[in-house]
Amino acid sequence: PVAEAWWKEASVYQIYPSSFKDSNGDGIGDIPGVIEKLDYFKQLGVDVVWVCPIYPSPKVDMGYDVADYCDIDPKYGTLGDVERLIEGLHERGLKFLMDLVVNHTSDQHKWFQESKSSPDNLYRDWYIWRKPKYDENGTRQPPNNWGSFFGGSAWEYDAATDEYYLHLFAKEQPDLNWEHPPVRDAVYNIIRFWLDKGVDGFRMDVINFISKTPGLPDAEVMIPSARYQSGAEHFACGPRLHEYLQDIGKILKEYDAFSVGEMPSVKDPKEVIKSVGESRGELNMIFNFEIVDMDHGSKGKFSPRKWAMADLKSIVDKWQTFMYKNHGWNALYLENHDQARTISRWASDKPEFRTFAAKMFATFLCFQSGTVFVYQGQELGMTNMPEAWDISEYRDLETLNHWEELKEIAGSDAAALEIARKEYQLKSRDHARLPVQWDSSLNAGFSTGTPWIRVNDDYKTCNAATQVSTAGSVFEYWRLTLALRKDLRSIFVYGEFELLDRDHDDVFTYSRSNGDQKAVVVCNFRGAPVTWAVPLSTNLPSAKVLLSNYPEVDVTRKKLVLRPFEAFVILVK
Ligand code: ISL
Ligand code: CA
Repeated sequence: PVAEAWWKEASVYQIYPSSFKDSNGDGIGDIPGVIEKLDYFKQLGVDVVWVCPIYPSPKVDMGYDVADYCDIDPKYGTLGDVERLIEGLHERGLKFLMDLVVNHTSDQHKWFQESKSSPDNLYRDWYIWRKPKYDENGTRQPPNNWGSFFGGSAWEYDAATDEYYLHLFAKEQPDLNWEHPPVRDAVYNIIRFWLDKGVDGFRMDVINFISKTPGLPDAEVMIPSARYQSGAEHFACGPRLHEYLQDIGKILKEYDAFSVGEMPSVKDPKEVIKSVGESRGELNMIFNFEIVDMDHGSKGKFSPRKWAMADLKSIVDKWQTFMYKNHGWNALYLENHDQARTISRWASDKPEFRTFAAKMFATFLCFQSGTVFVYQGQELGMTNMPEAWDISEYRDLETLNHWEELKEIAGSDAAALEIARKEYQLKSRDHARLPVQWDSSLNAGFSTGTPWIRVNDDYKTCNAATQVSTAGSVFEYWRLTLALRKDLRSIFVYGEFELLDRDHDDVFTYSRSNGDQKAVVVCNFRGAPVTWAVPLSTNLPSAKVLLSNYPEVDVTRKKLVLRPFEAFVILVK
C-alpha cells in the first residue's frame, strides 16, 4: 500500500563542487567541470544530481556560509553556466537539486552587515541578538550555555553594540531569526527565484534547526566536563518548525518540486514523520544521522567508540518499519561531504578488501526502502586519506578547530593528541572532500593546476577511467545495483522490509517482499570468513542469485561460509 512517486524510485548523485572537476586549472572544481561529466551520470544510472552550495561565499565553511542567495560564486562559474547545466541535465532526463542553506548566512551577507551596524537598523531583527549575562564576579558571559558545532560558545560578542549574536555553527555563520516575518518572506522568494530558473528541488541544510525555543533557555548538561553544551533540545525540531515547513511545502507543491531535509539531532521517528508524512505537505524525506553517528564517543564526534552490529540492525529496522507503516519515506545514505569514506571507516581499505567492501556497502544500502543517495567517488570505492599524511593536509574548520582546542586543553598529553589523530583519520570531513579520481594522469585528471586539497595517493589504480565499462569494477557494481533496484521496483522500492538474523553479530540480512515475490539481501560486514545459517523463513535451494560481489555463490546449502565482505541478493520466491 505504498503510494507510487518518481522520487521514491529515483537515485540521487551528490556533487561537492570544489572537488568534482576543475575545468580551468585554478585547482578548484567548477560548474563547467560538472557539465563535462553529464554523460557519466547517465552511465551510472542516477536520476537526480544535487550540487552542494555554489553561491558567492567567503568559504569559511566551504560554501555553507552564503553571502548572496541569488548568484553564483565566480570560482564556480556564472548563472549562465548553471542554466547550461540544468539544460544539459534536463536533455538527458535528469533533475537538478540546489542546496538551500537558510538556518544561517555568512557574516558577509549584506543582511548581516546591516544587522550588525546598529541596534536600530532595519535588519537588526533578522538575526538573533541578545544582551550579555553577568556572572557573580561581574564577568560578561554569553546569553546561554549553548556550544557551537564547530567549537566554543554558540554566541559571539559584538563590542560596538554590546550584544551577542547566535551562531550554531562558525561565528562567521550567524543564525537567521525565523520568528521575524521579513526573514521568511526573503527565504520564500529565494526558493521561488531558483524554481523559476528550472531547479527541480532542494536539499535543505539543517532545516530542523530553524525554530528555537522562545527565550533560548540554557541547555541541559550532557557532558559535565564541557564548558558548553549542545542545546539541541532547544533548536532541533523547535515549536514553529512545521508551520515554516508547511509554508515551504506549499511553494514546492506549486512547482511539483523535490525536497530532502537534513535533520541532525533527532532520533524519534514520531518527530520526523511530522515532516515527511504523506499528508503533511512538508518534505519528501530527510537525512537522519543515527547510522553516521554510531561511532561518535561520549565526548563527541572525535572521541572513540566502536559501533555494534546490534545497534546498526535496530536503527535500520526502526526507520524501515516505521516509515512503511506510517506513510513516510526514507533517504538512504552512508557517505556525503560531512562523512568519511565508509570502507575506511567501517570496513577495510586494504587492497585485498576494498572493492569487496565497497560493493558490500552498496548492496547493504540500495535494497532498503528509500531513495538512494550516492556521494561522488563512492561509486569508485574511494577511501580516506592515507594514514601517513600530516595534519597539515586537513582543510576543514571542524577538524582544525578541534585540534587547536585540544592542544590548548591537553597541551603535551601525547596520548590524548594521538587518540584525536586516530579519530580524524577515521571521521574527519576532509576525507570525502579529496578530489574525484577521474584517470591516472596528473592530479587524477581532476585539475591541471594545484588542487586546493591533496589528491589521494591511490589514484593511479583507483579511478573512473579504469572502472567505467569494466566488468567487476566498483562502478559497474553500483550501476547494476541501481538498475536492479529499479527493474524490480515492486520489491525493492515499494515492498515490505523485514530484518532477519537479528542476533548475528557479523552478518546483516534482510528481506524485501511485494507479497508474491521475496528477495533476501545478505551482507558479511567482516574481513574474514563467517558462518551463516540460512534463516527458516528463507528457502535457499531454489533461490536465484540476482547480484553478488564474488564470482560464484552457492546458495544450495543450509549453512554457508560467507567470504570476507561477501554480499549477495537472491530471489527466494
Ligand atoms: O558534520 C557534522 C559534524 O561532523 C555535523 O554536525 C554537521 O555540521 C551537521 O550535520 C550540519 O551539516 C550541514 O550544515 C553545516 C555544514 O558545515 C555541513 O557541511 C552541512 O552539511 C553548516 O551549514
Ligand atoms: Ca576551477
